[in-house]
Amino acid sequence: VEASIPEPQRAAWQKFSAEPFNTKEQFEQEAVRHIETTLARSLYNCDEGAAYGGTALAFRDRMVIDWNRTQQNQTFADQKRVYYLSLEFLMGRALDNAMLNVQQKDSAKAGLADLGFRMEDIINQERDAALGNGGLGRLAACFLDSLASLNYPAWGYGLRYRYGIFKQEIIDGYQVEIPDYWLDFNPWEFPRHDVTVDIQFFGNVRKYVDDSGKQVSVWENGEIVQAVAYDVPIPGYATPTTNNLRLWSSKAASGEFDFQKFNSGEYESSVADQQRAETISAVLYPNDNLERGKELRLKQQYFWCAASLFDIVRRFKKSKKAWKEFPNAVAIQLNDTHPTLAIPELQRILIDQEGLEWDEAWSIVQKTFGYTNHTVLPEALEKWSVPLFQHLLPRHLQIIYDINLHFLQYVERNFPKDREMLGRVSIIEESQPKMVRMAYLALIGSHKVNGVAELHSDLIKTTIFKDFVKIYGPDKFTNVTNGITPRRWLHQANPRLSELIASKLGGYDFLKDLTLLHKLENYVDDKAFRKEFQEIKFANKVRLAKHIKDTNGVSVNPAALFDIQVKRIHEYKRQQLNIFGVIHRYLTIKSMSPEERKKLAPRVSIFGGKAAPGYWMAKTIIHLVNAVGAVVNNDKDVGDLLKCVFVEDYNVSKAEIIVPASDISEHISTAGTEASGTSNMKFVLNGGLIIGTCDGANIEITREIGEENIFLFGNLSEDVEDLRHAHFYSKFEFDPQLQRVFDAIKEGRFGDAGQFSALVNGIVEHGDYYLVSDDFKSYIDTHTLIDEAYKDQESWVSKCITSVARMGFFSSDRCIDEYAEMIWNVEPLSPTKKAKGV
Ligand code: CGF
Repeated sequence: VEASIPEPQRAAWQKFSAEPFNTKEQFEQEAVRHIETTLARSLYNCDEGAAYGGTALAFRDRMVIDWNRTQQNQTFADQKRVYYLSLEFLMGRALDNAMLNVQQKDSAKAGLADLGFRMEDIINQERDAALGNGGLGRLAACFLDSLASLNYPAWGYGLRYRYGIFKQEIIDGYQVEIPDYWLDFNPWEFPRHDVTVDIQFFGNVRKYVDDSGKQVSVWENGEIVQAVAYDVPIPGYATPTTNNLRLWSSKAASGEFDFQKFNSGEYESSVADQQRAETISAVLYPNDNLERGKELRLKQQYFWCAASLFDIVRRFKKSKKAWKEFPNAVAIQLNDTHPTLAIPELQRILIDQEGLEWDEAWSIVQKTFGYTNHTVLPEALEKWSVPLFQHLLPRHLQIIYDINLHFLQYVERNFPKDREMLGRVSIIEESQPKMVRMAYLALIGSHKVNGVAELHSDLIKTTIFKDFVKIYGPDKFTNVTNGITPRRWLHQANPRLSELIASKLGGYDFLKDLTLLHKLENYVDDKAFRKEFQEIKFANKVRLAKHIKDTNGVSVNPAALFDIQVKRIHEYKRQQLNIFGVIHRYLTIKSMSPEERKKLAPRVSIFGGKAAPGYWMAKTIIHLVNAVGAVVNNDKDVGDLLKCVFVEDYNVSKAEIIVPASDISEHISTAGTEASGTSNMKFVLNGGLIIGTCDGANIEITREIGEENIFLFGNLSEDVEDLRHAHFYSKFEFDPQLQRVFDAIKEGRFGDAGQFSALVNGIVEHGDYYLVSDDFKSYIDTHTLIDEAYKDQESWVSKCITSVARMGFFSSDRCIDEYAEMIWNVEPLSPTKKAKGV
């Protein structure tokens, strides 16, 4: 490439080629230029929105320089790349992250001050990029940060939803969903109108035998929708490496509306095709751990998989390498089963378009893909009806049948005595209608399958994938315990704590190697350190208290113990156990004498999280929390001893305020149901302790920080099945304290009891699937221990500091290195200051 550009042109280019700014003055110059020209504002009408715009564009330009160089560097190096396919990327805000990762926040802060603005106000102007539901999408965002920070050549592929996860409003205690149209000003994306892919749906398959006698399948007719690429730069921390997140947006293939119809006055139908095409990338499905089998969702999945694969294959073909080299150039990770269609799609490209033989193609496919499972909950395991598949993707269904045939023949040969196994492991479930089991297809088409925490990775091998362990052997399965990026979840969310740690550890290297935190153990008894650690926690609680006052109108005492549960609302996560615990506490306070009350430790119970719009029981839980809050927060007998608040519209930027302010956070899922959890890691890293069940990553957190620093309670996963069985077949007495809680609800102390009857009856009459009654006593007893422990602030702070020091394992950098070594077989690529040729 270098040689192909004549020297004079290269010299001219190099002379004017942009350089990233590194000073306050340079930042100001860039920001003002953007405010005045790109945004057409002036000194006299530059409000905070415009100042945000100018700042964001200045940083965007700065990142683009490194982004271009990174992309060129990766192309020239021609190393194996990772492609992370995720239907969700819960990125949150970009500006603060960009400023910190390129290490220019101080320049910007000083520059903004010169221009008359406060950094915090400018940061708060940005809307969250909320293209995800919860843990799975946020994990993908943490992984992108780590991939770039560790200099891996990697791309993310996702969908550019016009509407991200809905905005939640609480009206009269009920969740109300408001559309999140987030794109009116998004400086972080680059539309690539020249990067488009035509995606086919419906139609039919024509088969014929060609001149050489080979069976050929042609997928023809149907409908074409166009995918347009939008690229988002992902800056690594303290490195020039800036990776790419490519999000696909849908539009009508012709790009225009029907002029004939338009001219004859049929305005509405003239734009109908266009609108139908745009619907594909219009909304994110708002379900977490729940799949509902809607046609539009399958369309989204294929649209995104087909566009991404076309792009990946196009890039590979430019290298002119032989097909067998494909898995040495490309590793594709499937974030859950949502991108599973990429498997039959690659097989289709290889056999139908590139003319490879089935076996050769299939071996390439299997070597290319890895699949991450995130749940064992049956309602979350994706299945698609065969008739729907046949209608929408007729050729893919044939390929899936062929994959299944080859697979079942293999199983039959190897397990001739176990005839029943064939039905159990078949990709096609023989139900009415027949269903395609996506998890099985993902597993069969990948060379490695991983769970997201040790317990979960063990459970998938003994439950949903038990037969497959026999078929493929245990080596196909592995574990990569989830992690979080310390850049966002410590440095950005808790700058004072990050600074305190840096002051003791001699700099910010711990943000690149989180295991360095272990050195903090030397400061557990250091008086000055402890004092500052406590002051920081208190300041963070004051900040959250202000947010609660501003949004809920409730005054909470920052000296009280802040007890927080923020995550999606789901019965398995058991917010109902928490709110029953709050009611229990309330009733206990009410039954006490004023003298007894004086001995109590004040508490603030804080809830937050969205319920899927169609998940009625989850919405009932939100309603109960708000109903309890309305009573408790206004009861003069209770005063500061107990407050109960529901923080509206929990999202990434709220999490950045909430997480650093916690004393205790709740991770209390029924054992065996939460695959990992990642907020548990965020809370401990920010100096809060946790109450949790022996579930998901809580187990590994306990192992790392020590049993004495965590409040574990409840039944173990191995006992869950027997307990569920016992609910139906033996009479069991409710704990009297839980009965008292139910009685209070039934008496109408929190409003009309009828509204909450399903919640109570689910436990009392319908088998208590999530074992609330079994764990209630141990839960409230553990909270009593927490009250006592919190009174001894000296020992509490020791526990918090020790825990922070031992959290090094939970960096998403560690996860990415594990994926790279065990699953992808890729190496980091050292960044160059300047790409060749320019
Ligand atoms: O993925 C989850 C989360 N709800 O998004 N799953 N899904 N699907 C799990 O339930 C969490 O336990 C897990 O931490 C997360 C990321 O792996």
